Amino acid sequence: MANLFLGLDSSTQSLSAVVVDLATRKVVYEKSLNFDQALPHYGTQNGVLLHPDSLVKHSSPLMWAEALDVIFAQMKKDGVALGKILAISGSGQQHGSVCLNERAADALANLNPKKSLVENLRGVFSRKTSPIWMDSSTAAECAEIRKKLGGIKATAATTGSDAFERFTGPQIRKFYKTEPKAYGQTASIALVSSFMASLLAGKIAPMDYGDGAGMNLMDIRRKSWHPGALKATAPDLKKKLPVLAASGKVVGKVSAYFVRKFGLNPEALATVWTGDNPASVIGLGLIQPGQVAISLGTSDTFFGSMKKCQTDAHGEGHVFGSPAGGYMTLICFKNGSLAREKIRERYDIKDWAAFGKLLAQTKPGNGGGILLPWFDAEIVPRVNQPGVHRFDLDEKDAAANGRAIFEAQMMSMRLHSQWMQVAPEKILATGGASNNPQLLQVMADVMNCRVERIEVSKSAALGAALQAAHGWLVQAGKKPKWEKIVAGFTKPIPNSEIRPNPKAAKVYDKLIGRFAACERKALKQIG
Ligand code: XUL
Repeated sequence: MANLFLGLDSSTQSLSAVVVDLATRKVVYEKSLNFDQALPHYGTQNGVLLHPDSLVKHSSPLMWAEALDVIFAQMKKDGVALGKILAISGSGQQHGSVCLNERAADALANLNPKKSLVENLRGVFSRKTSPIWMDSSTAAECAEIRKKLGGIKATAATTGSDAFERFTGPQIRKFYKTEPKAYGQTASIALVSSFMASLLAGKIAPMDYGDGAGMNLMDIRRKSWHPGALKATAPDLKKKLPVLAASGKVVGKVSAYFVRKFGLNPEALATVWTGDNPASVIGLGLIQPGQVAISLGTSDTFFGSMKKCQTDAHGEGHVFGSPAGGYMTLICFKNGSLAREKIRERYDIKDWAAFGKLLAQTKPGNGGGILLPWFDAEIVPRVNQPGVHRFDLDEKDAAANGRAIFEAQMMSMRLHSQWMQVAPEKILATGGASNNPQLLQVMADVMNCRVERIEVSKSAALGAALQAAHGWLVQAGKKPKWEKIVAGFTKPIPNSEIRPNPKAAKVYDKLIGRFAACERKALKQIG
């Protein structure tokens, strides 16, 4: 008998669904809905609302809710056996927050299937838009919170990360400072993940230890709200936050709205969601400590599992709770795919194959030419004034600039992941740009490490589906082992291994010092 579980991933640009059959260990369905294309009436660009201040990046929680209706309708149309799904879990872009007023709990409990989710949710938001992870407008609030918590090292040791502009706590503080009335009218604050979980459960859902750690509000070791961090952020915050729980934990049966409207089984379980990066840890099978992956998506992320909680004294990297128990590390570079695209467009390079050919005209190390591709404000290193910096690099040279963007992104990863003190044995590469062998060769050479591609590009949605299976088994009184749950779903692509070229690796061993110096120089110039 089929053993179906649904995972949803509400990311920056799309909502994805993956259905797994645990009995046959197969992904039986996957679909993605691009927000800009499927829901153009929200006017987003790459899932983000336009704003005159380039540091402010918000999106629309109603758009995320509408996407849920649309993807369920699509699954029904595609003949997915919705009535056989046993449990649903999910993941969301991290850090984004949804502010709800006191009407929300009631509206969630009484979702009317004759209306759309958008109609059901009219009047429940105390803040119309949601700041998302790309927002860098809270430097002042970060400084205030960091100071109250005792500086960078102490903030990281307490909450798992230094105070970061995109983290939910600083964003909440800004909301409280700039819109105190609306903050006062906020009865409940959700993350993107817990908001979506709340829609499915028909009640305010908990936040999990993975996404909850992306707020600068959770005590990373105790996995509970940290009173000092709450106090440093905004008044009366504790009562606006839900409880924290393990991801995949059952919240309840799925809301009758989805049963009546789309034919879900009334016994299907709605579970706690997590962040997209923690879900990818599961989706990529990074269960053992020391396993590392690099995801090349809207943002580029470097992450892996960790047994003990070890935090970054310089405050660049993050520690989150892992859905597999224990901890995970993450470093997030904002100028990922969009920066690569910008270079491709700037030099009129037709596609990635053409990019590859161009790359062959240059040598590893680019003759010392370095590009710092901060098209957008950057997270690591922290850059609040967007700008592209070139060192010994002719702006007119398309081939050199093409190589420079890949090399810069990989060298930045190498430089800023040193605090983890993990020399990975093998890197799993995933995400949209991981099907680009040239980029992966640069990755292998810069990191001086084998790189293997992993099959799923929807690793977060897959991880969420497996998380649903885990939660369902726990609820049934079983003691499921994560290794067994992920087995068979997360194989690297056969023959995809790329080995570092020893000569090139040597070039980068030397170049990394110069790269760090260029970075320091550019940061000094910016001030
Ligand atoms: C992680 C981060 C991004 C988003 C992307 O800290 O900000 O990776 O989660 O969705």
